[in-house]
Amino acid sequence: MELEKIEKLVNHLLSAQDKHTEINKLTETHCPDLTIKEAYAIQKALIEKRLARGEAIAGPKMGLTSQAKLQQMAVDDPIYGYVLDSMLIEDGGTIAINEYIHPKVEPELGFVLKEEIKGPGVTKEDVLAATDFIFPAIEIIDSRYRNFQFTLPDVIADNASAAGAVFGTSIKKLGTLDLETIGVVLEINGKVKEVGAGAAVLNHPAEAVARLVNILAEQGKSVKPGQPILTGAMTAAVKIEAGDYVEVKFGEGVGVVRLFVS
Ligand code: OOG
Ligand code: MG
Repeated sequence: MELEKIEKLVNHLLSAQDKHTEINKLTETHCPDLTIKEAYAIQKALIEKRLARGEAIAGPKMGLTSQAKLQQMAVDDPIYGYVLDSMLIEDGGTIAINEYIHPKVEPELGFVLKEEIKGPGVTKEDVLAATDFIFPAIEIIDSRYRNFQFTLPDVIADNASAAGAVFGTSIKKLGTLDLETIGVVLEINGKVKEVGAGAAVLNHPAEAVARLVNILAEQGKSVKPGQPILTGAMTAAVKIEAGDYVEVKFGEGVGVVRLFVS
């Protein structure tokens, strides 16, 4: 795809984000034959443009790593994108609904590595050995596309719907923690909306990190030690409204993350 076209699509996506208005899928209006490779080229250009605007990368995110999410979004493969510093909300912080289009929340486990691991061929065991700590998180996704509907290339170009992230402060060393059976409960206004377990994410959340490292390796990229990594929603995503109070609680003492919506 020519640079000019990429630039045009990036501006289109950014304008939807900045104006909080949904747009038609790129595959509907601009490029019906968009490939995954081209979609990542658009995502890369979009991130570069945001960096040029003064934003910085907080860390990478995996998406569509659970059956609940794949079914909810009717797509068939995990993807990655980037959380930027401008998207971060402190634990217990408040977001204004009118700064988004149709936001949803997702409960996620975050990883921070102590050593760099380079793909290809990285396994979940390599990830666990290189993990410094994990942390509880809420991701806010806000597809720029109409009715939150897209194909895989569309959502990749749209930086995997990334729009916000609350990183819990209760970091936890792995020790004897079992990330397969670790449970999570997503409550809104005190009502349970979704429940999940670690194994929902590619059978083990560390597998999501391994996949990420291996995909990035194909592009000569890696995950830096200390960078927060989101492993993908452990349940389906839930729409939020003004006035909502979101609480995500993880088992095994991993802790609670909170978000208010105004
Ligand atoms: C794509 C992003 C999915 C996750 O955790 O699965 C994602 C979307 O569903 O809009 O972040
Ligand atoms: Mg997510």
